[in-house]
Amino acid sequence: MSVPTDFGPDSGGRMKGVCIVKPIVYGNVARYFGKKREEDGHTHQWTVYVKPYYNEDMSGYVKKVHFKLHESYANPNRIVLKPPYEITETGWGEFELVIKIYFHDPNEKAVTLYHILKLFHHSGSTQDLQEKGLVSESYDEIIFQDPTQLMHHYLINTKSLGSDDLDHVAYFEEKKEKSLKAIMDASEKVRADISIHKNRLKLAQETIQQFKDEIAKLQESQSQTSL
Ligand code: SLL
Repeated sequence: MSVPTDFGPDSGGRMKGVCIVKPIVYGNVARYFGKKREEDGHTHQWTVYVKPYYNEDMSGYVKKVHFKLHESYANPNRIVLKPPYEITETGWGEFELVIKIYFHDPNEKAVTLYHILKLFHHSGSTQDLQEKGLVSESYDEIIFQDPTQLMHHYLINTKSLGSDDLDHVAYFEEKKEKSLKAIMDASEKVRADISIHKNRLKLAQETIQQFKDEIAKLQESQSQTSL
């Protein structure tokens, strides 16, 4: 990529107060073979990926993505230099993947993500069965606070990816709406509970005062009779 020379790595440090947010989705899809494969005992094919939440060519600012697989794989360190940033493999077990995203500007620290590769359905988990088979993905944001001028240039000049892989948008939007509604409902319930308890407290305080008054009266009448 050709970049004007005044944006070079030594071109005057960071842009204070500038913050650029890049929403991403990462995770895996997996499909069961239907049986255990004779020759190697593998049961699933899976693909682990990092992709933009919106249709953007991340290679404009991403230099490479490093996927670190389980040690049981031959060459567990896989590097992907251009989109789609994904690795497809077969296997039999779940494990934690380390995904490290490197940027074109070496002054910008690499970002590390952790993803538990999911192959099996566990009840109560957040994964969803979609057309693709099992999908287990997360939304996240890469935040570039005070980017270098070079990085800023890369970040704001991204191109569109020219693909229509946006299934996750509807999925996360629905999740967002459901979560928001759950939060509002919970907040309403807490408000109602607080008001019930406040009333109970008030009643209890009034009762205590009544008893106190009674006790005071009794003590007074007692002290009078003992005189
Ligand atoms: C487990 N902690 O014991 C996990 C490890 C490793 C999965 C799972 C290797 C495939 C291959 C594979 O599927 N490893 O033989 O290349 O469940």
